[in-house]
Amino acid sequence: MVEWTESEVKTLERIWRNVDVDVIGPLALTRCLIVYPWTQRYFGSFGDLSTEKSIQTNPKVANHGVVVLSSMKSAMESLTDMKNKFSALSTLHSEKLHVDPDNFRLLSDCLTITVAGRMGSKFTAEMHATWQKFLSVLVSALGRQYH
Ligand code: ZNH
Repeated sequence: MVEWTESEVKTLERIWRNVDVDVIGPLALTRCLIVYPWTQRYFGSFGDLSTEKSIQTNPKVANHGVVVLSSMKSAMESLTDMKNKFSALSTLHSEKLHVDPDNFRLLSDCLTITVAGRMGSKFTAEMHATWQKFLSVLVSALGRQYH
């Protein structure tokens, strides 16, 4: 079981208060699809993703960014038990969507850059470290059902 200090939990709550899921979700997913174009292969049903502009204006991308980031935010309710919380979602990504789990880290990095860019100097080194811990626990939970 992953342990969290009171101060880490407070830090994570503070960061999430600064994250507008409806804005940051689409920005982070858009960035991921542009910077790591091979991640586009999973979104064949989303229509045109051939240019930066088409990715940025694609409503399905924006909507999915909100879905993914809401799901990440909901991890706050199960900080010490993300493994169980994301078990079904891990199985879905592994067995049905066949998403290479390396991509979870790529998306997480794009999210960190987006959040850091928005928060500027409010995103201190200490906050950054706790945020990285949160993301690595989440990514590991999402990767658990891969065999
Ligand atoms: Zn994912 C889906 C989450 C990452 C791909 N996702 C999904 C969903 C969710 C999620 C919640 C929905 C489900 C249902 O419906 O049931 N993801 C998530 C998270 C993360 C992710 C939390 C973090 C990290 N994904 C991801 C990535 C990718 C993906 C990275 C690639 C690249 N997903 C996906 C897909 C899908 C999903 C493809 C399906 C979509 C549709 O709509 O179809």
